[in-house]
Amino acid sequence: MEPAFYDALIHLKDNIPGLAKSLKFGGDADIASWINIVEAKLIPRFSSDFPIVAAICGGGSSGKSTLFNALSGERFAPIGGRAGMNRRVLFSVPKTLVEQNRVVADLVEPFKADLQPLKDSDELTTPGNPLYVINRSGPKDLVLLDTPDFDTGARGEYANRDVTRMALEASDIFIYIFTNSNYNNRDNTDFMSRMLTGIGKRKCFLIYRVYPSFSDQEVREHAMTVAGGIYGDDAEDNLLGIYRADEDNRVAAAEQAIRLQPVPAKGPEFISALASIDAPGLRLELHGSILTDVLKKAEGFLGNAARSLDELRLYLDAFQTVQSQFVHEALKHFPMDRVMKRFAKIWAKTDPAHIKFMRKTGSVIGFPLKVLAGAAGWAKDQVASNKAVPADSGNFQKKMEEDLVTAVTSLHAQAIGPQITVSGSLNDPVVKRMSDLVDRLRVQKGNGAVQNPRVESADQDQVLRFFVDTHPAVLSEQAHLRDQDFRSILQSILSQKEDLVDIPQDMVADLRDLAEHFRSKMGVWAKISETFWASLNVLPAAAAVTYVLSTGDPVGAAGIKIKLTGLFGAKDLYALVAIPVTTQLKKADQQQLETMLGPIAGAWFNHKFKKVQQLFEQSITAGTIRTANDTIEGTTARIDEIKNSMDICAKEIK
Ligand SMILES: Nc1nc2c(ncn2[C@@H]2O[C@H](COP(=O)(O)OP(=O)(O)OP(=O)(O)O)[C@@H](O)[C@H]2O)c(=O)[nH]1
Ligand SMILES: [Mg+2]
Repeated sequence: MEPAFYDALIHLKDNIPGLAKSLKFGGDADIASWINIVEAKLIPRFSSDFPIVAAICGGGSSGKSTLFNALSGERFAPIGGRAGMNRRVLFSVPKTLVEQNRVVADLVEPFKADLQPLKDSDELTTPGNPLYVINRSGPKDLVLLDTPDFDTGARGEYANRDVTRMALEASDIFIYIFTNSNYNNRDNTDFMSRMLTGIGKRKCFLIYRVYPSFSDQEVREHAMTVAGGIYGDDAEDNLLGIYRADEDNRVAAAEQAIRLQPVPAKGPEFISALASIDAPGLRLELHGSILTDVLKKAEGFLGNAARSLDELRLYLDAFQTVQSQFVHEALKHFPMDRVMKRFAKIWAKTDPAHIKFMRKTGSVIGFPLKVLAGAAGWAKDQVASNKAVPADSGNFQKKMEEDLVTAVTSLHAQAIGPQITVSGSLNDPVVKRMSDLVDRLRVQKGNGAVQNPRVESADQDQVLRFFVDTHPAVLSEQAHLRDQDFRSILQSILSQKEDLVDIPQDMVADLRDLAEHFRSKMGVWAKISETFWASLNVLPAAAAVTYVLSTGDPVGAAGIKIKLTGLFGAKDLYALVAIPVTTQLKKADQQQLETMLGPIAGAWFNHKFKKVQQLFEQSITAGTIRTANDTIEGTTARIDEIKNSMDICAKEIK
């Protein structure tokens, strides 16, 4: 037996239940019954230390117990002239195996009983559970069974057939012993034949207890009659050997052990023929159909696992997309004045001397004030169109708190709810991936109406709305979150809002890098009026920024809109800078402003996005995200390993 095959079987048995537990698929009963078959019927029998189990069987008084005693080297089984002496099965187990409790327990698995040692031969003459004796002298890896006859009784009611059937089920091979008076008995061979079709085809040795006067030729002929009765046309393939045990009164008188002689005489001795049996190969033939079935079921489990894993991937994507959208929600207002004032300060430090002079004289102030006047009306239109919400820069802190409360409340509701609902554009790679997962799940689940996940589409299919049920793998995390007091979650997030308003040192460093970058490009921008640069100082008072998630152009032609493409992975995110074009801002200046505001707003968003996301994760989503990620990672690897083990097992089936 390939150890790899045995290991693969063990691996399957250990890992499929684990997979089912992680991904919560399949009924517990299904998995339990599968494990039971693998554990009881396959694993023990394929283990390299599992002995060959040979059942001595035949009609009453045919000499089964006599042979059993001879082969196990002692006189345990009761022997007598009255047919039907043995009412129980007796195991002869090599000493080394008795010491391994596991093997003994596995041996009697088909009997659904435990195996007790024989104390007195008389115990065998009354019906009951199987018993065993220790074999100290015979082959180390052979277990022999003495079985009750299966032909005592009358009118088709046979006393021992059930227990005999169990004994035969527990065996790899049969040693069928017959006599001249029953070799032609169809009832007996029919029973054997039925046994064979019922429990898988066991091969057998035929032992003919025969008169010494019979020639080998006659012995063989009679034996082939028996074999034909048992196996039909397949007799030759299934015979392990024919042996004759010549009638001898010294055997009956217990003066001599029964002697088996090969027919034809040049054949191997019985014991060496027994020893040369390829037990694992035999078992594969016997259990091949069980193994095929077990693998087919495993295939089914794996299919369920793959579906569940896809559902979990989809859930995680939806969950993280929702979180990212609520982070945006929390950052709906951009504190243009703070950021721009800070940037202007950094900028001014590096201003050329003549600009510094201009600023001191105040000659550049007039222009931005006009901008301010025009901005108010434009902003009002935007609010009315409900697409972009200009920030009231003076009230930024209050706005941000409101945004945070809204975002945290909505995110929390989704995080503990039965379903994630999220919309997104197919231009977003994550949304595209989600859409592909949904398609794959549809195929896997068949063409019927799929309840979960559900997708609605709009805008020529570009914008999709997903409804994804909470995956069972994260239910415990969800319960944990539900147990926490929402108000304290909210409080802990709000307590950090100062950090969100601040412009921390690392952001200042980024702004400085930006300023340097702009300066380095000053050559290209030389034509731009110097008033533009100077106006940076006061411009922010007039500028409000918000953004929307949309595939369309939410603002139309009016105003300066800065497209923050590629930021946060969402292609269609616009930062809208509410500077109306009705002012005297020159076309060139306007373009310049766009070029400059984009990166500055981008720097702010990047910093704040990370910060808000961190806050949300710490207080709400980290557990779920971690659990989902760990489960995905662990089960993906596990599924691959299981596939590998299944391939190894499948190779064993011819
Ligand atoms: N003369 C002779 N008698 C034998 C030989 N082998 C067995 N016997 C006798 O045949 C009788 C039946 O033998 P058992 O070994 O008890 O037969 P069994 O098949 O175990 O019988 P049950 O357990 O009753 O089904 C006993 O009296 C044995 O001594 C033999 O080779 N020659
Ligand atoms: Mg007997």
